[in-house]
Amino acid sequence: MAGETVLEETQAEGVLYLRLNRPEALNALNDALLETLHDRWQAAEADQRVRAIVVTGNGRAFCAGQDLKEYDPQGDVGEHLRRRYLPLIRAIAQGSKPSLAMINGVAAGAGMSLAMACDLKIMARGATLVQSFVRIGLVPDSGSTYFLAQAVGVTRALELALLGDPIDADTALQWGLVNRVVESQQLEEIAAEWARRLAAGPPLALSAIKKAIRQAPHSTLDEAMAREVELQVAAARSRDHRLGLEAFFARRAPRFEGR
Ligand code: LHQ
Repeated sequence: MAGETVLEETQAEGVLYLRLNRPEALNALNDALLETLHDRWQAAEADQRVRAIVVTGNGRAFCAGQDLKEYDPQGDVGEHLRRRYLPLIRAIAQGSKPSLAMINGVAAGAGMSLAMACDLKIMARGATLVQSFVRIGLVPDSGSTYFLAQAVGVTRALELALLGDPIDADTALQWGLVNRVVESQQLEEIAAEWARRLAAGPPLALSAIKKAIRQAPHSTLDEAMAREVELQVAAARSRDHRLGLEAFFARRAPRFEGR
């Protein structure tokens, strides 16, 4: 429908696509888009039929960050970030469903933060990532300092954030910012394949894996192992574990139910 800032589409079974849809502004984040994206993400979290979420951009960009034409630097920027950005980034990184950023084109500023918040990232060869904040006298926000320092370490995070130069897909892959780089023509197909696999996975186990891996860097070995035990006890009790075992012994693919 015309005027929709986020296009929602269910592809395959359990795969929800959220496509940022302001191509004329390189999918820059205005209030309407931010609110819609957060609403859709929350709805997806609550909807048991959704088992994997793909976020991507319509047109030539993934997302150019905050819409600088609809932003008041004299306004309450803190409130804007706390209200519009932080809940969205939390929903993505801390939500229970696996997410995949399909980076079709440039991801700049908070647009890069949005991509980095996702669990998996597949990037088109011609796309770029840019911590553009410093170019306009700002600092990385929406989790960028956190995700960057975790993904590439402090040395490279400082280079990205202090210089604000775009990096190409091969560099992003080499540095560990993304999982795969593919030719543009193959992006939709390969991302769809990963998303289908995520959606066919055991939802309770996927959620637990996401939680454990995301908390691991902040834990001691003993804390991480204690968390693993707790999550494993719950997973072992699930019906999906039983279905997984049955399928293993019958030498066929399991059909997980999410309970
Ligand atoms: C845009 C934008 C844009 C509006 C391109 N807004 N129109 C959160 C809240 C509180 C405080 C502020 O910060 C934040 C977080 C942030 O995200 S701050 C960082 C905001 N983003 C940026 O600084 C990136 C600005 N954009 C760019 O640097 C370039 O446009 C990139 C590198 C993304 C792409 O470059 P090109 O491929 O050369 O495209 P372009 O610059 O020619 O842009 C195409 C059109 O898109 C153009 O409009 P026009 O009407 O002239 O065709 C741009 O004005 C528009 N556009 N980014 N963020």
